[in-house]
Amino acid sequence: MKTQVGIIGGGPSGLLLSQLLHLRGIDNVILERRSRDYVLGRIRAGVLEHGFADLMREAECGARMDAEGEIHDGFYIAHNGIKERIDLNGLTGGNSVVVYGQTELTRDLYEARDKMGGNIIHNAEDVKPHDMTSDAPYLTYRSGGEIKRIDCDYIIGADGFHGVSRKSIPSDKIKEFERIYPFGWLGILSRTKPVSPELIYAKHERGFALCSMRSQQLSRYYIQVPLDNTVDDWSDGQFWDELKMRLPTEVSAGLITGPSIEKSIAPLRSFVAEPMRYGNMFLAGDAAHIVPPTGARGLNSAASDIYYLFHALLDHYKKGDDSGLDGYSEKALARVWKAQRFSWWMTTLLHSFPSNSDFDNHLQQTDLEYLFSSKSAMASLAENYVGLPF
Ligand code: RFL
Ligand code: PHB
Repeated sequence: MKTQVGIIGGGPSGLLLSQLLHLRGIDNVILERRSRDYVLGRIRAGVLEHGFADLMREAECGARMDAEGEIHDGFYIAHNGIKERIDLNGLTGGNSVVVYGQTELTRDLYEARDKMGGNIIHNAEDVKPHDMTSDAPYLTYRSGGEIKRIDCDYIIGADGFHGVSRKSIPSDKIKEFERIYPFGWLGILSRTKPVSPELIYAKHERGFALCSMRSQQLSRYYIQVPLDNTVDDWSDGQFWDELKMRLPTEVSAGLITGPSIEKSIAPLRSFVAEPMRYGNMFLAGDAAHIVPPTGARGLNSAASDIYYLFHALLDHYKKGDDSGLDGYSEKALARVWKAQRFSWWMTTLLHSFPSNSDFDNHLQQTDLEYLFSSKSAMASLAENYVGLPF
């Protein structure tokens, strides 16, 4: 098989790029290791910045997001028994975020790809990129015991943190930066009314907690847990009890609990791989960078990579101009590092760090007091949360 752009990974990054390219007449194929049901079973992001929402509309995939997604003009930070609001709208001159689940967004992208006859090969085993530094790179994969080959002009590594693309780059051609946090997030989804119409990020000495949602009938809650915990360590009852202890009483009094319909633990990690290009292979999204979810930046950073890559590929195919492709890594990384800084800062501000000294804890408390005493500090938080310009 031959195509112009061979994409590894059918998560949101790969699907969005595939759809945008196809709409502009650029042929592409996605190789996805898992089944569609498996990809759609992942419960991940919930908060989209408006730049991402615009990109979904440009991809002609925004109708359900616009109808069912909720615009949020602010969120709360709870601490010391109270909750204080970050007025995203007022502090950013009118910006907001959209609460719409990654699962739904991925479903919309799959539907759009199907409608256009997009080529997505699921259950592609042992995907490998080859000859990335040549003018004729190609992909191989195994399907039904047969090895198949796809020749392409460019390979896009959109296969997430554990994918094969980044790992195929020789170690002396890529530099990795990493911070691993000494805790994870235990998340549950429950068919209950959210405790608050806006998200609540809670700092508590027992650990961080987050009250989020997917809709007015579907709640998503998280608590910080030690790294060695597993989902089996937490019954639903234990989860709800712990969550209540970490929220101000006025909030926990209104918490509606119910059986969990999904429960999972995610470790927290900051990670960047530089550069995001090796020859004619380009990395995008979680394949190149990971943030702790505290600032809701992961999927949004993936979207900005796709925006840059889409325009760079358009310039190449429509104008013969390669400056976008040549500048992709540098441009994407500049924004990625800002998302890294913000995510690290939000994580440091709101979590309990077992190794913190009294001095560290004092600084953390002062950081929070300063935040709510300074309109500029709150505006800086808000500007980053709604998303820096692409
Ligand atoms: P994905 O979603 O990991 O998709 C990669 C796809 O590649 C496939 N794959 C392969 N295919 C072929 N061959 C191989 N060798 C392959 N290896 C892997 C995988 O099966 C998969 O389908 O990466 P992508 O597309 O870059 O998207 C990134 C986002 O998924 C991620 O950044 C966000 O979910 C992060 N995130 C959040 N981001 C936000 O912007 N806002 C949020 O509110 C938010 N909340 C979260 C989050 C991530 C979380 N977890 C579980 C890590 C909350 C959580 C709990
Ligand atoms: C979510 O709803 O899953 C979510 C929301 C905000 C975050 C992280 C996760 O910062």
